[in-house]
Formats: sequence, C-alpha cells, structure tokens
Amino acid sequence: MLIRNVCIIAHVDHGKTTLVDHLLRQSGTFSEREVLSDRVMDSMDLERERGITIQAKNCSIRHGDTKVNIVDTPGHSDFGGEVERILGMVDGSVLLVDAAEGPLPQTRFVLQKSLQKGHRVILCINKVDRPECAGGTRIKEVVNHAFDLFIDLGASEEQADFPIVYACARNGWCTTNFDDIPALVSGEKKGTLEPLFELLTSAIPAPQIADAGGFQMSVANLGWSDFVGRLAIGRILSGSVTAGQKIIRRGVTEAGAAFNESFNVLKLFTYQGLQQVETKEITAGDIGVLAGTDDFQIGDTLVSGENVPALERIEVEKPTLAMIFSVNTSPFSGREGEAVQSRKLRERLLREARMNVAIRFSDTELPDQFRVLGRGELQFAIMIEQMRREGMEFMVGRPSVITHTNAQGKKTEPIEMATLDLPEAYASDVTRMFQERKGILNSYETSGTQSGPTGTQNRVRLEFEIPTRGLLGMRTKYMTASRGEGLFSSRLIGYSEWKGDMLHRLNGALISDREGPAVEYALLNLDDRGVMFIKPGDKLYEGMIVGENTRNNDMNVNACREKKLTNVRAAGSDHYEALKGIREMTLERCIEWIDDDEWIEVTPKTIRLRKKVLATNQRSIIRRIEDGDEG
Ligand SMILES: Nc1nc2c(ncn2[C@@H]2O[C@H](COP(=O)(O)OP(=O)(O)OP(=O)(O)O)[C@@H](O)[C@H]2O)c(=O)[nH]1
Ligand SMILES: [Mg+2]
Repeated sequence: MLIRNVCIIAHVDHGKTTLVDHLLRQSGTFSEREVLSDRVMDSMDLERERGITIQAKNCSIRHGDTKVNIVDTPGHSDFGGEVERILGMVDGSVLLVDAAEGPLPQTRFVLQKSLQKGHRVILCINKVDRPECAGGTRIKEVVNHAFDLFIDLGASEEQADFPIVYACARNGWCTTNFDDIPALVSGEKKGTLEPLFELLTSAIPAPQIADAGGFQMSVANLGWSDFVGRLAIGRILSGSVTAGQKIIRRGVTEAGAAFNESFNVLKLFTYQGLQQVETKEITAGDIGVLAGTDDFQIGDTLVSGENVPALERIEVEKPTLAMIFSVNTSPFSGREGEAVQSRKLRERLLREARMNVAIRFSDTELPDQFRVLGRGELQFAIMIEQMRREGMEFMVGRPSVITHTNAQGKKTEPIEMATLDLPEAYASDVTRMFQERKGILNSYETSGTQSGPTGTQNRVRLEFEIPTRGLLGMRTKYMTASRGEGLFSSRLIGYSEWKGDMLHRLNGALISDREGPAVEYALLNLDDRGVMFIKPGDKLYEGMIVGENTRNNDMNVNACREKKLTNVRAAGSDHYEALKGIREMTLERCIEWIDDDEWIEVTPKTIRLRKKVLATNQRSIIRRIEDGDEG
C-alpha cells in the first residue's frame, strides 16, 4: 500500500476543515445515505459552538491505491502549538490562503514551520468564489504575495516551485487552471477536488522510512478510548509493532530526567476515514494509534528495545502569557459545582500541561494557587470552559505577560506584530487605540475595496509592532471600533525592553457592599453610574463586582436595596429591560476586562467577577493604573 502523510495549514478561517470535509466526502469515505453535518472534523462541542478548530485531528482518505493520512490543524494563533507538534508527523502540507484576504500572520507562522521541516507544500488559493475575486486580479495578487512569503521564509528551490490549485472548498471543487475559475464559480462548469487528490499523491513525497534498529514511533498527539484508555497517536518512523508485543516508552519525568517504562501493546489502530480501525500491526510510514499505558506524554518515543534510541522531544514555541488558577474562595463556593481542593485542581492543570505541549504548569508560593503558562487569551478561555464543563469551580486572575531578562540585565517583554484589516473610515480611531498602548505603526496600505451603506469604501491593512501586554483585552475594543468589520491577528516577533506602564482599563468597578439578591429598584437607581453586569434576582456577595463604573475609581454600591413600603418583586421581574446598560459578561469578556486586584469566579453555572479583597472596609477604591507582569 502506498502512503502519503499531509497536513492542512492556514490562517484562521481560511477553510481548512471545510476542505477536509469535502476530501472525505469525495473519496467515498461515507455512504450516500449518511447525513453529515458540516465540518465533521470539528467534533468537539466547543469547536462546533465556536466554528473554529481547537485541536489537530487525523483522518485518512483513499485515492486509487494510495492511502492519504490527513491532519486538520487549527488556524488561530493561540493554538499554534498544535500545528507545530503535528508537522513532524507528515511529509508535506497543503497551505490554504484565502483568495481575498491573502496571507495573514498565521499563514506566515505555519508556512515557516512547515518549510523548516523540509516539507513540500501545495498552495491552495481558497474561496475564489468571493465577490472581491471577480475578474481574477486579486487572486493573482494573492498568489504573488504567497510566492514572496515562500522566498522571504527561505524556501529551497524545490519548495519555491510549488504547485497551485484554486479552490472553492465550500462547493467541493478546485482547479489548477486559472482560466477555468470564472466558469467554475458561475456553475457553467462542474468541478471536483480531483486535481488536489492528484497532487496529494504526485507532489507530496512518500514517507521516508528510517532504520533505527527496530520499532520507533514518536508520540505527536494523544487520544482517549473508553475501552482501552489513553491513546498515543504518531507516525511510525522505523520498523513495525504488533498487538501484544512488549515495548518501551522513553519518557521524561516532571523534572526533565529521562526514563524508560516497558508495557505491553494492548491495541493498535490506523485511520480509515474518520474511524480508528483496529489492526494487528502498524508499520513504518503510516500514522498509527497505540494503547497500552495511560501515562503517554506528547514527545515520548515508543521503541521495540533498548537498542532503539529516543527521538528529540517535540519543542514548541515558548508561552508568552501566564494566568493564576486558584481554589475558589468566594462565599458561594461549592453551591453550583464541585469546589475542588487544591490537590485536585493541581492534578487537573498538570494533566492539561501533559496533553498540550503549548501549556506549562508551575506551582506558586501559595498552596492553593497555580501558574499556568500559555499562548493567548482564547487558549486560556477554552481551557477554563472545558474545566467548568467538567463540573469544577475555581478562580482565575488576569493574564499577564511573561518577561525575561536580557544580557544587559534589563527586563524584556514579548512584542507582537498585529495585522489589522478594516474599512478606512475607522482607521484613525483604531490607530489611536493602538498607539495609546505603545503600538508603532509599521505599514499602512490599501488592501482593497468593499461595498458599504455609503457606496464603495476602501479597506486598509495596518501593521503595528506592539507589546503583547498592549494587545490584552484589545479584541473586543477593536471589534467595536471597527463596527465588527475588521480582521485582527498577530504573531510574536520577539522580546524587547520593557516599555513602561500601560493603560489597561480606564473605568473602575461597581462593587456590591453586601450579600443578597440584586433588586431591580436598586439597579435602576444605579443606572447612570455605569453599565451593569448582573440582572435583578442574581445573588450577590460583598466584594462581588456588579458593573463597570463610568469613572475611574471603584465604587461600593448597594444593589440589594428595596423600595420602601411597596412590594416590588425582586426576582424574575419582567421589565428589567428598562435598565439602560446590562452587559452580558462572557468568559472572554471577563478575561479582557479584569484587573490585577480582581478574580474571575468560574462555576459550571455562573461566571462572576469579584475583588480579591472582599471586605468593603479593607479595600481602597482608588485604582492604580499600572500593568502587572510575571517577574
Ligand atoms: N466563500 C467561501 N467560503 C468558504 C469556502 N471554504 C470555506 N468557507 C467558509 O469559511 C469559514 C471557515 O471555514 P473553516 O473550514 O471552519 O475554516 P478553518 O480554516 O478550518 O478555520 P479554523 O480551523 O478555525 O482555523 C466557514 O464559514 C466556511 O463556510 C469557500 O471556498 N468559499
Ligand atoms: Mg478548522
């Protein structure tokens, strides 16, 4: 059997999962009668809810007598670690680039990693059906940008001579012939993904098979089976292994010391479509799944005997952000979920770090607080959401950047290149916002036109060099400033000297000064003080944040006050919509909003904001406008 191993990489939303969907369908993986949801590879609840890929996943298709193992990867930069660890499993990549948006920061990141691995890359210009692409000029431009990117990233001569397909993944067709695009878009011509299938077998090389003196497999991903427990997923580099065989796991301890553990292979699987199908043997070149111990860790090497060496562990780019996870110390702790003890919280976080190489864990000086290091606010939000769905209650603090010390002994902080694409009309407001956060405008160019309510308007693409610190909490503000029409992404470009204090949140908090249910009458009275985060009937405690103050100091308020001598119902009131400003605080909004002296309390039912110090008489209402960091 011939094998090809390939991954699909791109900036977020450029259509990877949609393409894999249609590759699966057209390869006859599913029977005609099977009713499929869109984007079957996005199988996690959170992926479906959010419409983004969070974890890399494997599948395989058949084309003629070739089996093609395909790995779908996430495009959001917070999950870049997933892409990095997957690239070692494959010999080539399909790089998707949105035909209208062109290459964006994550396109660069994933392409660079793929080229470094020596991969052959197929360029797939996707979404050629977008109205901006009519006439073909934009498509040609995007191809040129992509070519420049290959050269810029040091592609070898062979890599720079990449094949190109133009695709509409959503409608399941592609072509290598530029002149065919209009007819395919209009539907005059019918197309399929055959040209891409053809390239997957002709342009991507067959897997190289090493001779390491026996079976050797590197664990690139983990899975779980209710029947056999933890699963190790990876490419078999050398030799083969059969079910029942005794093999060795070459791992490292928490402290980094190498060790060997022998175990018996319980079960083996390979991919057939979306299924993991049990098999007796897996052999070099293929991607396989192996069960036998629950202790697998990403980066382990599984070998047949002492004579077969361990492979270098998978290293991904270092985290830039830290967040403190704490045992829930709020007065309502344990009412809505399982108030976990510190040992259990620690175990859960350690497990996350084992499963996800982009996450690191460390203890703090306090026994009930732990530091988790990661890549971005969304990555933290997803992890928190998963934990609360498991029934846990806990608290998290404001994310802070991880600083280093340079050779001159000076503190340094991570710097990112943020790329914004938005209607020109909002560019000056947005520029001011970024400059206030120490962003430096590097480039400003017209990126195209779009039709809007006032006729055609220009879109511009801006690039800012800005400390990661300045980007925290910026997404919502940027989306508001660009009326939801802006694109935003960023990539880490390095570290530079600490840029000094930075503005985080101008407004103070409105804080409940007592325990009790929120009363509509009281909230109506507080209406012009700011925006409320709670509704009438919500249960409050002293020190809990009920809203955002219009001024920059904190303010203690009584949100439980009843109107005298009447009997206004407290809960379930049906006309609280009369309140001007209620802002529903999602987890992500809380993460963006919160300051250093505050916690987010997370339970399976509720997300609350609170002051770290709850007692009104022990807390100052004067806020320091200053940014915290991880020293
Ligand atoms: N117009 C158009 N839209 C497309 C095409 N392909 C995908 N889309 C849309 O683009 C959006 C994103 O598609 P996904 O397949 O989830 O993108 P992705 O690259 O997997 O996204 P992440 O995994 O989150 O990075 C969806 O709304 C798709 O319907 C296409 O060929 N044309
Ligand atoms: Mg996807």
